Amino acid sequence: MQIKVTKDNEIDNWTEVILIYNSAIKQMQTKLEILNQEFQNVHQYNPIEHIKCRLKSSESIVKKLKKKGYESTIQNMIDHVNDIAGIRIICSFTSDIYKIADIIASQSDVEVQYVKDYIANPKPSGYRSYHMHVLIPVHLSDKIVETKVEIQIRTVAMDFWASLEHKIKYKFEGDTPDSLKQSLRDCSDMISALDAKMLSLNDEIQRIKTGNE
Ligand code: 0O2
Repeated sequence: MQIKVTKDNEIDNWTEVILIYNSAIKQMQTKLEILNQEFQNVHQYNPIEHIKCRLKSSESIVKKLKKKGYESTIQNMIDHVNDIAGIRIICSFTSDIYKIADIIASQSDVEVQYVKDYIANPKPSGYRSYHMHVLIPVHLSDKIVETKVEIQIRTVAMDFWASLEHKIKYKFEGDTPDSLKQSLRDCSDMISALDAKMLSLNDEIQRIKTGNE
């Protein structure tokens, strides 16, 4: 069952909808913490550096609905805004991103709706990240609600780039000068090269360690 609302009790519905999205975030966060701890036990290594969770603000929801050409109603928000519940996973290495994505996708109660691989195909801005749109069941007292969660997985370097680019975009209110846009694209390429270098360095360290055992 997916979330449905009726017009006559919108306030109650808003409260319930927010409770459901918050619960989905908590559940996903717990799942990821367990996975990270298990990875530490089995492989003596944490693929996840840290996790950030956020519930999209009502202002951002309204803005996104407007951008997509929908009226600001609770049902439209549920149907058309896919990142109300957002989880961002920050990893050390690009290879960790795909490892974590595979593990999440293999969980029996997680249904992957679609993925956007902005690492294989960066956005024209230079944005790199791996996005998964999943449904997870939230168990309420009288029903189970399949709830949308957007999971963004990226390296520390990609996250650094995205937060700076976001600040610049905000500062220039979407009208960033072309020279700055070009510099950001150049930085994105440098970050990609840095991630590749750090990964090969780590692989080399692992080979040396295994050779010494
Ligand atoms: P915020 O403030 O992070 O919430 P869809 O969600 O699939 O219906 P959408 O929103 O066009 O459609 O998807 P897209 O382009 O994959 O973007 C989703 C989110 O990815 C954005 O959410 C950002 O968090 C991040 N993102 C995408 N492109 C960029 C970019 O060029 N730079 C930065 N810094 N982040 C980006 P919101 O709602 O835009 O913002």
